[in-house]
Amino acid sequence: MAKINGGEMLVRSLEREGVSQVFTLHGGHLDAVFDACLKHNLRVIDTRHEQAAAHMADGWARTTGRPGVAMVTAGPGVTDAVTGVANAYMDSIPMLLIGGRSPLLDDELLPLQGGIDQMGLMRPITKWAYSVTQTSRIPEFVATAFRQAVSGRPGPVFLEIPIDVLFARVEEESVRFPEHYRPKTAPGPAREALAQALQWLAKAKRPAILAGGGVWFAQAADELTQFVELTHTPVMANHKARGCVPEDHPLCFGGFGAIHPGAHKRREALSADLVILLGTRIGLFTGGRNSMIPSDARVIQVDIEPEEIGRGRNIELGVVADCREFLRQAIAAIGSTKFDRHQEWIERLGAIRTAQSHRWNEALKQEDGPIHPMRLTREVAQALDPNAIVVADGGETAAWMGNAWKARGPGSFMTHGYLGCLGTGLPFAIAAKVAHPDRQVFCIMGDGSAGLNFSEFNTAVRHNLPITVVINNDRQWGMSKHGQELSWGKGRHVATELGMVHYERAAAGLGAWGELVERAPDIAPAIKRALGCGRVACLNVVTDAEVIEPGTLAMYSAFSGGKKPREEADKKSSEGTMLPYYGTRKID
Ligand SMILES: Cc1ncc(C[n+]2csc(CCOP(=O)(O)OP(=O)(O)O)c2C)c(N)n1
Ligand SMILES: [Mg+2]
Repeated sequence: MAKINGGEMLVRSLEREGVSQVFTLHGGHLDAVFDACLKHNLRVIDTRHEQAAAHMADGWARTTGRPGVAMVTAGPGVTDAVTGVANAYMDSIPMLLIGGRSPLLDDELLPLQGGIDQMGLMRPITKWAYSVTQTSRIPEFVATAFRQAVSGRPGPVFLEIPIDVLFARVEEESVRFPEHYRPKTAPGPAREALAQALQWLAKAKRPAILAGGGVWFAQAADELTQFVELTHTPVMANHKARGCVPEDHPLCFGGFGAIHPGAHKRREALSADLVILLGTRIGLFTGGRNSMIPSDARVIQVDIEPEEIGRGRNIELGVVADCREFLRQAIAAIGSTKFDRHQEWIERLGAIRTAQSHRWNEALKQEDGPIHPMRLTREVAQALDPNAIVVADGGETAAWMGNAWKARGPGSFMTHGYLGCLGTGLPFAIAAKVAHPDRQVFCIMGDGSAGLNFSEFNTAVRHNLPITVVINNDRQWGMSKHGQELSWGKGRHVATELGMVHYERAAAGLGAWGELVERAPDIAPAIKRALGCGRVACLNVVTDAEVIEPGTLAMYSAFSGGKKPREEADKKSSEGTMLPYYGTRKID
């Protein structure tokens, strides 16, 4: 009778889950899987660093709404992937990391790439982690891994498979592939909770919805758009949900930071009387000292994860439900009920947004002098197709791009999440191009961030994934250096200068098309050439190092109580030290 090995079983299990590609970097511990990939139609995207492979699985999920898969070799492959998994964990992104492991037979004998507790590394940053010890059960644990990754609040999962388990052969006929192992329906809201939510919404004068990843991963983008249209409720989205309601929709007011890119002022701007947290957790922007939610607003929180409800602030109404189910039932319950148009409230939010965008009018007309980063990001936004996918990586760079771009669909804007992890740009963009080969994929990176996974230019080139990349080159870790100078004074910066680097030449060395841009009027034609060249392209755009992004200013003035950060720093330095983001602490 025919025998198959664990690698073959793993690939068949992935295929059954609809996985079409794995992001990886080779290691002999995995060769049984790679060999099986040759026989099956599983695309192997091999990267230059396991961190990038993990970010790609994460990025795949962010742009498709479905779990991505990365596979890394034993030992350093797994340790390299830690940052990528942690990034997904912090943002509740469903992904599977498969990790090789040294042979079980050689435990405690210092085997090559062995001897470390891989499970111990992964457990705190995954929703579920398991080490397979029986070849015949590989399909069962792959099914469990996917169920864990996508059920309830999604998250990354880790499956460790030792080389002797993976290479062992079992009778093909004895292998069982699970068939039905997930519910086909999602949990809906309790009837009285839904009725209460709708009643409060009907009475609200200034309602707002803050949407999060729970909307996108429940595939509820269309339902959300329908719901806001029916109820005339303005909506803002965190990074994972941007584009669920198209950002050129009159009721969409962009990202959480968009209505005013200043923490303390955002609260004034968002003077809502009712806030619906829809699949978004309480945290950065929505909780703590700098929450954008006014303290006197009534808050309804809808989340699939009961533990999240009321964590960190008072919630007047908690609804445990899948966001799509909540919206579907809400839409059905509304029926023909008419909601107030909230005209004045919507106009007020619109006026704030218009005033904000006018702040950059001068930069947009600029002919000479150092390039303003807003000029760069606006030019990019204008040049791209409306359905392009935009990836933004970098401190201030990501914030500029996030403000300039309007995401027209879900999964079409990707940037940093709660981990604030620089270096995701190229991996996310590569994953997006694999997922959407027919759409433009654009990536902007700060020059600092560019260095972190720069060699992935080569991955994009080798796999013929023509992404367009701009490096916003201010020759420094801009957000860091600006923060230092705002805190301690002009010239007082350490470890934050990078100097001029010819990234366009380095990218060309890795096989990309590269160009240097130094003048504002040259930006648009260069972007056009880059988008049209049909190759992986890298524009190195030299920008003004002095301009401080409003978010940086807000961050530093938020911790100085809204006063001028520098003055406050002077005052506080005699008392103790200032810890940005955390307020002032005394040194004992
Ligand atoms: C992996 C990682 N390392 C360090 C940091 C701290 N950090 C936050 S913003 C920033 C500066 C980013 O510089 P750059 O990418 O050049 O973008 P810019 O702010 O200059 O636009 C740094 C170092 C981080 N968030 N992530
Ligand atoms: Mg920089």
